[in-house]
Amino acid sequence: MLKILDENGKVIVEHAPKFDKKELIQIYEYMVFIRLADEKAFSLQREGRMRTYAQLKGQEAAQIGSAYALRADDWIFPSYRDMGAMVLRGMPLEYIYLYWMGNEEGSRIPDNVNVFPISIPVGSQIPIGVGFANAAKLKKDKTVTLIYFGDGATSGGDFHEGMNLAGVFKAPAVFFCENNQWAISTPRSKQTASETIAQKAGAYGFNGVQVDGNDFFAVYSAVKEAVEKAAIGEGPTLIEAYTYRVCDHTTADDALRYRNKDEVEEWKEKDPIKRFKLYIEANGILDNTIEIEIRKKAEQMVNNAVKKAEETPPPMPEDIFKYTYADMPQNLREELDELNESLE
Ligand SMILES: Cc1ncc(C[n+]2csc(CCOP(=O)(O)OP(=O)(O)O)c2C)c(N)n1
Ligand SMILES: [Mg+2]
Repeated sequence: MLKILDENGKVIVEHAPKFDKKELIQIYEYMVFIRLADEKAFSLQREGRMRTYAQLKGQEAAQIGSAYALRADDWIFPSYRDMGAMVLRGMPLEYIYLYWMGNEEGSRIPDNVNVFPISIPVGSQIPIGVGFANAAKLKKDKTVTLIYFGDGATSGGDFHEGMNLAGVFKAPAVFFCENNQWAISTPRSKQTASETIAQKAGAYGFNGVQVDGNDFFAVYSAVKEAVEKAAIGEGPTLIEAYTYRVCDHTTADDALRYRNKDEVEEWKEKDPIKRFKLYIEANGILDNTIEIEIRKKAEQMVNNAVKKAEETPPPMPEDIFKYTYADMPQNLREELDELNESLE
């Protein structure tokens, strides 16, 4: 397992990726912002202001480290838990909030944002992402596609079909598995008999790397290398970010019914933000004054996003019928009329 930063925030390898002070502060700002945005979504749901939500807490280094390693023109295919990566790639936070408030307007990706809509059917984004990567290759543009999915997705057919095709066509794709040890109540040990998820890449003819998913530097380095390889035609890489889902699966779950509290507490100690913070503090980059400023700024940004999302009008019932066909077929037109009549 690739590990650069240990639990105490110490660099344990000779060649750590180099960032200047400004970048290190920016990375920390992103992490704090995403943590607050995630916690805010949870409380909005508990207050009845959001329908449901899947927390990413504990997976910030995995999501931010991977998204930060991409180049401007690269694309991501997220799952429902990838708010951190989406926001880092330019998706406005209020759109994500809208989505979980049940407003489909939240899936309307702004034109300049290279992010695909959230995928709820587990693993379904994988073959689509591979197709997208292949298309980029055929068009001879240098875009690399990074596909996010969980440990649970690796036992579904879509994962294998996508990986197989990507290997055969040398697709410029990076498969990024956030192995958070659980797929709702199914533990990683029941997901696959393989020792690691990363090793599955070998069967498809390309490299797999397991990284400490709570270590920003390790995630960043592995993804950066994979992107560089993909961009020069050397094909895909599978990265397994070894991490943990410290919260319930979603706000509709109670994880203590199927897993042990001690396990959760143990992983909370390995918090990726705490680890990164120890590193920048030890290097004299972060002090209390900067910390307070960062938190204040992040809180303002989160509150702004909540305000914008809650001020957005609800979707129109007729939107249900609108977006599948360029010209609405007769049967849908009839159903729409029926709906309008019932609303009168
Ligand atoms: C095709 C499909 N089957 C089942 C479900 C129900 N379901 C939602 S999330 C989930 C577990 C996914 O676990 P994992 O891939 O590890 O991602 P995580 O939730 O841990 O991020 C399941 C089975 C679904 N959404 N789609
Ligand atoms: Mg999982």
